[in-house]
Amino acid sequence: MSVEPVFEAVAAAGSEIRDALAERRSYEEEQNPSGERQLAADVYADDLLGERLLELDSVTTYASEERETVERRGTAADPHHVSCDPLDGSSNLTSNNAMGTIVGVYDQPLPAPGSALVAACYVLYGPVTTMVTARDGTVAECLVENGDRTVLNDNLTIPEDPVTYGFGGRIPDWLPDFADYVEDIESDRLKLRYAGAMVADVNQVLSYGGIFGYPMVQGRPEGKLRLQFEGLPMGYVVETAGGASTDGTRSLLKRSPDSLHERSPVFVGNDPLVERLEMAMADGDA
Ligand code: FDP
Repeated sequence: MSVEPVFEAVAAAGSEIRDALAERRSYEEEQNPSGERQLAADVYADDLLGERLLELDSVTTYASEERETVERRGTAADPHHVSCDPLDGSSNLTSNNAMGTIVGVYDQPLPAPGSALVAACYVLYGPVTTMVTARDGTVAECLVENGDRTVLNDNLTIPEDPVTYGFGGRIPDWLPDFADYVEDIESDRLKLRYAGAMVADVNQVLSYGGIFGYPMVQGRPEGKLRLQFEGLPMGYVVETAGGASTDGTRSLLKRSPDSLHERSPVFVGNDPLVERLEMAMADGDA
């Protein structure tokens, strides 16, 4: 079954989400299933994407970071099961910085393993709205205007020579071997860039080469990012673009979440940097 209808629906919804942001910057009373405060924009983006994706013939289930359980509708032969982070990095709405939408398309009911991904995409709400899609071994980047996509690059690959790095978590909370690893790659003359929104940080890595991650930290070995909604789809995009992903020990795509909202350390970037990270973790306590 083609994933094109999913990409089309995400591009159309992405334009509407972008237009709706200005008036939805206030916090709601509710929290999401991970205990984080929701902005009006989080709720709007989730409602819109859920509605648009579930009305497609190919999509029978929708799960999102903003909902406790999986939403089901209709039946289809070989259906698609869609995971969504409707507004990734939404705390950047307060400071007017970049945000995104992340979508994973699976051929198994959610929670589903990385091996069940058949496609993934993200929309970046930056100075312009762009969308990056990964399927059948190819990554493409488009400009999105009024829901229409114009191809910017039909074969996006991660640049071979890395330039940037960026990691989440407070530095004093990093585990010693992880801190040593960061010091080690800094000596390779990489530049620190951290946007505070995974979509923006990953797009930076795909634009310049480098590594982005949210590590395990003191008192929170599972890190912050959600495996189903963020780690697996973004791992799929970066690996399809010729890069690598890891949870610190193995490719994210080898992981299988036990529950929808499970968190995991997440790293994506150039293969040699990811390999060095796994070696540093294997050597010590990180
Ligand atoms: P946010 O909480 O603003 O939604 O998904 C969580 C996320 O953003 C990621 O997009 C981002 O990479 C990370 O958290 C940022 O966390 P810090 O604020 O701890 O840096």
